[in-house]
Formats: sequence, C-alpha cells, structure tokens
Amino acid sequence: MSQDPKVIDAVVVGAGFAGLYAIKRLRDAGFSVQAFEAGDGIGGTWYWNHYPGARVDLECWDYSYSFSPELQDEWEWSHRYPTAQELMAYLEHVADRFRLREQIQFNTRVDAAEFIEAENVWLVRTSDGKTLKTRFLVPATGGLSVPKPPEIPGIETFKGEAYHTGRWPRKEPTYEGKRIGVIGTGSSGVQVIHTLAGKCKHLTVFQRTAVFVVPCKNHPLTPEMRQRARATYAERRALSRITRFGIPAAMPNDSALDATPEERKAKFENAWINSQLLGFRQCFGDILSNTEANELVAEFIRDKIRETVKDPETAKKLLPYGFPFGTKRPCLSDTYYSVYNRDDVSLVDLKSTPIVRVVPEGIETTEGLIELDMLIFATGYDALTGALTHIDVHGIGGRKLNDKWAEGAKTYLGLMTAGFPNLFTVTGPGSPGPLANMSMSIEQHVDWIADCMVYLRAHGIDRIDADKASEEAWMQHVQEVVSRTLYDKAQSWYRGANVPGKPQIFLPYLGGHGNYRKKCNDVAEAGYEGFVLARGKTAAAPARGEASLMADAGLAGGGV
Ligand code: NA7
Repeated sequence: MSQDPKVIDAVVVGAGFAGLYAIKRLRDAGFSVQAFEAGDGIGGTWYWNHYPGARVDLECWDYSYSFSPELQDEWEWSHRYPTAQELMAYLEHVADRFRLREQIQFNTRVDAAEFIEAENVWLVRTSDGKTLKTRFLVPATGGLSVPKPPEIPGIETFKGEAYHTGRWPRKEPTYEGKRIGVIGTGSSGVQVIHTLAGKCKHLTVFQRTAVFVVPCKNHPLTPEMRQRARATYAERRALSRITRFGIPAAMPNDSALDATPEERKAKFENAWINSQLLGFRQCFGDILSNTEANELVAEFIRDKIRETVKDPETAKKLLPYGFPFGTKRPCLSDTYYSVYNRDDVSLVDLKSTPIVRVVPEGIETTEGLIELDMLIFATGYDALTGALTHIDVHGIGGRKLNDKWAEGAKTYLGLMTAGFPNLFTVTGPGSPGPLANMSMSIEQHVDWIADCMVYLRAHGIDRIDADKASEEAWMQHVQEVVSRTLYDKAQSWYRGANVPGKPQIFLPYLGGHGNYRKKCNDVAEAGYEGFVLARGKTAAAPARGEASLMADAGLAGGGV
C-alpha cells in the first residue's frame, strides 16, 4: 500500500489474541505488517498472568477464534474452561499454523509514537532504540495488561518472594511449606486462593471487598463433548454475533419481580447448579437494571455463602455488600467458599482490620504482624486505557494522548480517538470490550479495521480520523446506556475506580455486542460515517455523523 518501501503499512502492538489476528488479517489483505511484543513469547495477557489457577471464565467454545473452521476442528480443548497454559499453547499453535511469528519482534516494547502530519505516517520508537514509519498504528495491547500494584507502604521492604498475578514469573515458584499472603479477591485472587489452599503451609487472604463467586462446574472434555461442539460451531458462532454478550446466550425480558418466590428460587437454583458467568443474569431480564430484582440474586448467593462457610464470623466477612450483583465481574469457582473451612486458610477483612504496612517479615495489620514467606498481589490492572497511556503517543499538533484523555478516555465507537489519525484501537474504551466475549469482539474489531484499510487503499485515501462531534455524541451515548443499568453503582475497574487518580468514567459500551456490530457495519457501509477521510493533508468534511448518531442513540434497547 505504501509507496515508500521504508514505510510499513501497519505496526501491530502485542501478540495476544488481538495482535495475532490483526497480523493475519492485515497480511492476508496484502498489507505489510510489523508486530512488536514486549514478552518473549506469544499469548498477551495469558503470557503474563499464568498464576496458579489462572483460567478463562468463558467456555472454550466461545473464547476462541472463529475465523478458521479448520482451526476449530483440529484444536482439542481439554477442559470446559481452559487454563492460561492451555490458552498459551492454543495461541502458539495459531501463530505456527498461520506463520505469524515471521512478523513479530519479541522482547520489544513500543515506547512512543508520533504522527507526522506532512507524511501521514506514524513514527514509532521501540525499546531497542530503533524507529520506523508506519501508515497505520494498531495497538492490540489488551484491556488487562498493565498491572496495578497495591498502594501499601513498605512493600519494597518485604524480604520474602513477592509476585503480581499479572506478571507471574516464567519459572513457577514453589509453594510447599510456605506461609503465603494473597492481597485481592477479584477473579485472579479467587483463582489463586482456591488453587493454593492446601498446597502451602498457610494461606492468609487479605480481602478489601467481598465478591460474588458462583460455581463454574469446570470439567474435562470427553471426545463426545468435543464432537458435539464441533457439529454445532457454525450455529453457535452465528448466534454469538448477534447477542448481547457475544456468546450464544439468550437474555430474557421478564422481570424477577413478576415471578413468584417459588419460580425465582427454581431459576436461581438452576443457575447455581448449571452455572456459568451469565447464569444468574439469564434468569430474568432486569437483574442488571432493577435494584430490587438484583438484590434477590444477591441475597440468594449470600445464603449459599452462609450455608457453605461453617464459621459464622468468617461467613459474615465473605458476604458481598455495597454493589449490585454483576456490576463487578462475578468470579467463577467451585470451591472458593469452602476453602475457608480449612484450618490452614485464614481471612483478614481489611475493612475491620486494615493493613498498616508491609514489613520485611510479612504484613502488619491493626491487629498485629502476620509473618509470610510469599506475598501475592492479585490487585488488578490499570484496565482498558493503561496499555495505551503507557505509550508516549503524540497526535496532530503534537498533542499527547495522555493530555487528551486526562479527563477520561474518548473514542468514536472504541475504534479511533479524534486527533490521532490512522491509529485504530482494538476493543478500545467505548466499545463493548470486557463486557462481551473478548475473542468475538477482537475478531469483529480487527475485521472492521482491515476492511477499513482496504477501503482507504481502494479509494486512494491517506488519512482517517474520528470526527470530534461524532466522538462526543458516541461517548454521551455510552454514558446514557450505562445510566439505564446498575453498573455505575459499583466502584469497578470498568470505570477506572480501582486506580487512584484515574478519571472515573464508565468505559465499556453496554449496548450489546450484536447491536454494536451492526452499528459499526452501518457506519462502514455509509462510507465511514462520523469519520474524517482525507487525501494528502487536506481533511474533507466528516463523512457525516451527529444527527443520525443521536437518532441511533436508542439503538441499544435495554442495557445489559
Ligand atoms: P480486579 O477484579 O480488579 O480485583 C482486584 C482485587 O484487588 C480486588 O479485590 C480489589 O479490591 C483488590 N485490591 C486492589 N488494590 C488493593 C489494595 N491496595 N489493598 C487491598 N486490596 C486491593 O482484578 P483481577 O486481576 O482479579 O481481575 C481482573 C479481570 O480479569 C476480571 O474482572 C476478569 O475479567 C479477568 P476492591 O474490590 O478494589 O476493593
């Protein structure tokens, strides 16, 4: 595409689910591609966070690529919910099968990128001290890739081993005979806790906020199960493309408040027994939009906790309050609550017993010193924006992305941010991202980006940028959809609440994967409505936007 052989068509950042597919798709479309990956292997988020018990919380049939029926047929998943190690093996297989490693430079971080207006290219600077020019920049950096350390004084003084779940060492540590402390009880903490309980001398859990944990009924897959799944892949994927969460799960419309207590109990018990991430949300249509309906689920799960945990004081500490069920991502585990019945597991409730500081021997709380040999920080990520804002990105007029996003990230459709032309964000803020099936969302975004680049090439267009007014309207729409749900009632990483000082704006688009996909397709079919397309340096008028965008603002129906 580029006339200048020294200018590459696309630089892809990252070699996880998104980066690999971007390399393949863009290369197949005839573009020259160079990818950079900070790690020394394939896998992205799964490469970094392969802590004990790390597993995906969607079923393997959904959390996998759909672009190649041959790949679907040949890959043998071992479990309903694959481990990080199995997902890495899968992604390595994908890289080898489609010869993607040729395009990847490992152990190399993209440190900076500057848009050179006179040439319509990005000048990219990498950690090996080199620079290169690219027409398009495609950060496929993932929403959960920059670990957030805990803000606890004295961490650097700890003399034992210390690890963050998001940067797990390649050489697996040993756990036997050790006193281990885990800080954080989100999805990562829960998985670490149920895996290490019983495998170390003593496990102490430091819990700031109790979470809702539902069973996942993970199990090995038999050849018959795999055969059945293969036979239905086509329909499963087709349905996933039009549903709210990007998985083949129908969402009902009826209210929990209209059902009898017996009907509700039957549905909730069924959701508990046949559990998966969306089980409870599939019981009734208003679980995520009506406080009273939501509280019925919350109390049902609290009862399960009271039944499971023998010590009433410990059970009480584990009861989640203060945010509606589902508005922080529920965790999946079949054994999480029962581990607290073990003598070698103890729970410190940080609300009543805060940490004072970390000391060389362990953690000092307001009730005294807890001696530890290993500290595990399961304290989450600078999610959704962190990976991009850690790159020094300068757009038109030298404007820094960090400055533009100082009050909160803004994008048009989660695909581009105005003033940063030819930079496509894969599953960026403002797209459904983590609130839909990520692998499905990634494919949808990469396909859209590749098709857009093909369109630009065919029409001799050098530059595409988001129209500012369209971006404003889209972000308003994102907020308007959230306001129809209970999601904004939680201090979650979806709105940056877990990172001190980060602007608090709900970033994932809740209008539903299917609706969103349709919106993106409609925009493309209308000649990239709401984007500004230009030849040379001369910007044409926006391909149109605001009026129809605002009219479209109702497209989401009920939020999720
Ligand atoms: P999460 O879900 O952000 O969980 C982080 C946990 O760490 C959560 O319990 C936090 O409590 C806790 N935390 C964070 N900072 C501190 C400090 N300073 N002290 C004590 N506790 C702290 O991250 P995960 O890695 O578990 O999961 C991320 C996503 O990966 C997940 O949603 C799935 O999509 C997969 P808080 O709730 O903030 O009070």
